[in-house]
Amino acid sequence: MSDPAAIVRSERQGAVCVLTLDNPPVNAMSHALRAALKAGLDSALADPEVAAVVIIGAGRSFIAGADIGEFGKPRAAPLTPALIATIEQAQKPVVAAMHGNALGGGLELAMGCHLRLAAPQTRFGQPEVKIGLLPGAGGTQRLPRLVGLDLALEMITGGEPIDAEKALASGLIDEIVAGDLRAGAIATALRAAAGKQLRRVRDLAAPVPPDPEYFARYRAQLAKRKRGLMAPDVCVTAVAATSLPFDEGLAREQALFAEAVASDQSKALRYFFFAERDANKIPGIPSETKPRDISTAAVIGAGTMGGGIAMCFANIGVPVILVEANEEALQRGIGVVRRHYEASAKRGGMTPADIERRMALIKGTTSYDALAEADLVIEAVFEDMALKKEIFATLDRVAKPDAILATNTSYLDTNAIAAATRRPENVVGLHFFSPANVMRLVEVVRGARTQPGIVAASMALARKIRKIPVLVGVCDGFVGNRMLSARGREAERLLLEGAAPQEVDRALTDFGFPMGPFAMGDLAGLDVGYRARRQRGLDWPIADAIVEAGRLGQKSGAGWYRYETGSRTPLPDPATDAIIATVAQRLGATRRPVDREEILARLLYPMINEGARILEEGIALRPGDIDVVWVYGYGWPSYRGGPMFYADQIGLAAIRDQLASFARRFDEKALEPAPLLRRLAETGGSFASLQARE
Ligand code: T1G
Repeated sequence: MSDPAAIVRSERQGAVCVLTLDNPPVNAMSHALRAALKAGLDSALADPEVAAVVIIGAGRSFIAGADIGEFGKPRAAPLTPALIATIEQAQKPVVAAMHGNALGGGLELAMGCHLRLAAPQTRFGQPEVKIGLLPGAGGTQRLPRLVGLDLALEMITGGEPIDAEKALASGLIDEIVAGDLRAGAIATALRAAAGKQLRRVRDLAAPVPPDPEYFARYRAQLAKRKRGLMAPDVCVTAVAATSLPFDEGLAREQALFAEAVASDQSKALRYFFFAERDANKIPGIPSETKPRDISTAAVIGAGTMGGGIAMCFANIGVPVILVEANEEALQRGIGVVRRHYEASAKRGGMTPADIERRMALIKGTTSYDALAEADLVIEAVFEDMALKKEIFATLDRVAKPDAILATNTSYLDTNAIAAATRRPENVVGLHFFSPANVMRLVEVVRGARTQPGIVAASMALARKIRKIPVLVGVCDGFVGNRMLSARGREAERLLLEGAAPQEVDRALTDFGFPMGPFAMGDLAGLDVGYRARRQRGLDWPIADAIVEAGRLGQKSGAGWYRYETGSRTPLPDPATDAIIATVAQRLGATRRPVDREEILARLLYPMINEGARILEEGIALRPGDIDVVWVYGYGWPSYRGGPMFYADQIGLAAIRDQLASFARRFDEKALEPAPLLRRLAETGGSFASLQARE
């Protein structure tokens, strides 16, 4: 237990006691902090010389909420509601002085205070829903009383913070202190002490819904926007309890909170909260390594990927040189980028001035000479090894000595590409996902010779363009596509055995994926996968037959599904069933109904098995990294944690046994349980045990 006096410093400023919270890095309300704050409050409120109390945070935050790491463990008193009760029973004013982040239990504590002051840049939020919870210290009862139902519901069901201006305008806070926050709070506390009435939020009138259907309507909208997530609806139930007397509403919230903490969804989302942060930590590269500055970027190839990547830099104000083989292709690429921005402006996402500002940052050229000034060059041409080697040999000649040379290949050997230069230590893979200006994941591919500084710079750069970087090693398909390929192989086999494309897709969308493999193939274009399989000598007889029948997906009006003109809605197509039946007959496959559970196991377990091999080979540093790749790159539902977390929920022994039976049934070596999976299953271990936090 850390020193209470250090974690909460109590200082007297005249008749005001200032309690400073100091639990770096974000003043999470750990048990130690709660206990020390309670002690500080009790002594200040009992001290006759103290007329008022100020609670303020040290470091970069007021309070970022409850300590998420403590959930799932026995809860030790005092809990936050007890701290708030102490404040609400006080006869002296208690003032919250906020800066940085005032989130979750931190904002709830502040709403338990008599007055709330904040520095101009402060952000206020109830992000509990993002970890499958709801405010559990009175936020669902006090926030609506302060800001009304609409804003309270938006903040609690969405989890996004609001800024100080909006907080002041909505009544959440009483004052913005532009100068010295501590001094401002002390002055306000003294004024309040001189005042008659202490204002408690719990005593404010509860807002009345505009009509009896208000909450039902809100739930219906949420159900569409938050498909599969349970917490948003539970949040509405809690806020609706504001129709009860305050303490009954509070008890309702507490009961719902206790249920939510124990839910599988919250366990998965809490796991994912830390997995996402762990993915930033690269052993051997100090987290405070100062990233090199990228003042000019360059992208080679103005196709779908190249254009999207260039937008990522223009979006954050970094000039980017866009290189194409000829003027016509260049203008076509730049035209696509402008249309993306115009579409976003139509949706109100930016102004015409924004469009022009970003377009002005994208300089098109057909000459490599312009690359001499670039700090970073990203090659994004189509997947052809010879072409990529040629480009890197040219870059080796024209790029400045310390430039980062990156390839966006999604599966080719990054080491072979690096070997085309005399500076492989400066070569790295930056694998973006389509559409690159939207998808948040970037697989940062560390080659055998890539130097640590380039790895650190690439991770930091990806965060700078608002991406989620995950470090991976070099292998065919890196982490994401390698596991996707294992799933795709099984999807093909399931069709042979009797499942229909829509049944396979339905099993995954019911599981929580936005789309199944066949609808996704039709969206991406089936010829892309066909070419990649040809290059790797892979035979997927049904998938190949579909393409050879001229069915390329949405772009040709038919693929696995058929599409009405102008529609993207996948419609089952008897023509596809006929192709599948013909291939199955040719291969002598016995067809039978395949139920949803089997489809799910057949698709997900081989992926998990490939994940275990990826960990064994060190291609991924931690199971959590694999989960971050799948949630941000492939639509794995975050409320299921990711494939490796999910495996632990199912139980590794069960997965081992199922895989072993699949391997026997299909005589398929790739389905043999990976040694790591076997070992963990035999020792009762879990992938989570490999994720130990520093
Ligand atoms: N608990 C434990 N650790 C936390 C934490 C928290 N609430 N917030 C941050 N950390 C750690 C994080 O793991 C990382 O550690 C370091 O702090 C820096 O974080 C009763 C039930 C505040 C906006 O959901 O959104 O209150 O990895 O890298 O980008 O109703 O952290 O370095 O070892 O994210 O500057 C509600 C969660 C809790 C807020 C800062 N609160 N935190 O972002 O830094 S539930 C939240 C954030 C609750 C009550 C309920 C962000 C941030 P490490 P970081 P950042």
